[in-house]
Amino acid sequence: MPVQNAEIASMFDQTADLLEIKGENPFRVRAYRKAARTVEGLPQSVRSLLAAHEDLSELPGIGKDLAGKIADIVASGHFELLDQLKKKMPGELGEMASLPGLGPKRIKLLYDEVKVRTLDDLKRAIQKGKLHGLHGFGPVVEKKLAAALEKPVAEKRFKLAVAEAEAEALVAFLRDKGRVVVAGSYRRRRDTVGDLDILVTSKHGAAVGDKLVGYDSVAEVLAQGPTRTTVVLRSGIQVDLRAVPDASYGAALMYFTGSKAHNIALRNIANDHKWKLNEYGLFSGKRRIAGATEEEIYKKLGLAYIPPEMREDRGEVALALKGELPRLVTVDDIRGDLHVHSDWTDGTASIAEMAAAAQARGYAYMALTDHSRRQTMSHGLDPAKVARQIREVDKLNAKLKNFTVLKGIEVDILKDGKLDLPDKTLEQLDVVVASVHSFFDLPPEAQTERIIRAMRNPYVSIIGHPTGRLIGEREPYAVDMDRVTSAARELNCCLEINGQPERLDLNDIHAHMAKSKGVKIAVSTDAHATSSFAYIRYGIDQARRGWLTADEVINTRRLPELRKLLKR
Ligand code: DGT
Ligand code: CA
Ligand code: CA
Ligand code: ZN
Repeated sequence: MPVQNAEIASMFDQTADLLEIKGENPFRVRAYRKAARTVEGLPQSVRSLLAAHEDLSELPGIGKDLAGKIADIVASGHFELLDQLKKKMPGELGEMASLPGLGPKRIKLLYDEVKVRTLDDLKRAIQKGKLHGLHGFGPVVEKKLAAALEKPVAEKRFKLAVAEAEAEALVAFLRDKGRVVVAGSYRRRRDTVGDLDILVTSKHGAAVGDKLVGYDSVAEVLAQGPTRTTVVLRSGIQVDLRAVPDASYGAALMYFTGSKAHNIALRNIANDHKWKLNEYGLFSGKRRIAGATEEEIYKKLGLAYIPPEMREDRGEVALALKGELPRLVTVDDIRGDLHVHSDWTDGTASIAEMAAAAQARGYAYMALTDHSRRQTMSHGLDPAKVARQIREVDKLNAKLKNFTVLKGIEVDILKDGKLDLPDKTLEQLDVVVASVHSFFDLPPEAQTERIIRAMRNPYVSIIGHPTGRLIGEREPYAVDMDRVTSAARELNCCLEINGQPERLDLNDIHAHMAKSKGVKIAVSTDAHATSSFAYIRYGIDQARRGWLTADEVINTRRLPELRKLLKR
């Protein structure tokens, strides 16, 4: 039974919600949430890792116990603990957790005192005034809840890495039916994906649809027709499959890749020529003048080929008309990683193991940037430990050939913008990544000043995950990125695009803002395990969506040049 990573993650999230509602030990709750993030972000399916006899307990946040549970889930398709919890606490308690003002504590209260188990129960309870007098439920909370219950459920979006695991498995499954490609926001590499739009070149659309409907992970079939089939997978993600003939493959790919706004801009150009552009091709009257490939359509329209990541109608069409599109950075341009953790703090591998994995990717360098002392949970380094680590790195570098471990730190930015380590420690390092890991709720002015103040420290090379967002979990902190990017330019400090699947921070818009001001960017993985170097791909996706060229990304440079750029 093919259990996808996203399903396992969703099982762990539900378990965490229910355990929390039950009032279980918060450490246990957190462990399940952490494991969910790890599983969801893996560059490979858990199933294939198990098949290759990989030790899952070496992954961040997954101990022996959880590794065993994951293996059980893959074998049985069920998570026993979750099944038990659901039996004990039936209803929609998990769904209720997404309502405003309703945390596990209040849900437990509703459950115990008012017997609320479903969203409908809750609606009725509010109508009948049963929440009056319940501890913590004032009229304001009640009003908010009533309003939220009236609203249609917000469209759920999936992190790109989660969608990718589903998409890749599905493409492999459908491959024998024709040429298969995933279009839509997925192909544009948006940080989140609403649904998967899959095209298959085939004259037998019905047969392709039949095959999809027979896929193991299908939970529900929404529509099935001769050229289009729509299903929902067990992870909740919707799949729109379309069968298209070869002659209009390019036109269909272009149309369903979108974005809608980009399509409209192209259609307007076609109209100027008195042509018609749709998902079947580019037509002059009834005659198809292009359609088999995207390239020939762009060419006929007088445009340079526009990479999918740029197709957002943010000025790319005008540039393509002039033949002035930027040459976007690729994964192959990357020569090293500038944000890497080891088992000295919360990483899972030794410095030497991380270095070996980076070198195996073809890199020439990596910056070792473990946490600073304020991160007590992660065993952050104090000045004495930094000094010891420096000696260890010197020893390792003496042994390594064609590879350099740069000495570094990910230093916490304190509440007032000072750093968590003294300058005399920082001055001994090659790379200082400065990050906010606390006081996420400061007002905008204070948060912005705090980060700019950190950049004023001349030893800081890069601001790590500059907005602090965790996709779907934590909003970016209130920070004025216009001011931060301007200050970065003025102070000659780099900003990071962090490739962790739940971060992707800077996002595309902010990366483009930084680029347009001349700020240099580091695309890094924040790897806590050897397998996480693969996250570079997601960082590069967002860099490309921000129109970055190799020249604007500092870790495309050879080491001597990089060292010059890092000096301030
Ligand atoms: P998503 O799924 O919300 O992450 O975003 P997309 O961009 O994948 O949007 P989706 O799945 O609704 O549609 C896929 C593509 O199909 C979209 O990017 C452009 C094209 N498309 C959909 N509806 C229209 C439309 O009304 N007009 C035009 N020109 N194109 C459309
Ligand atoms: Ca889509
Ligand atoms: Ca769609
Ligand atoms: Zn960090």
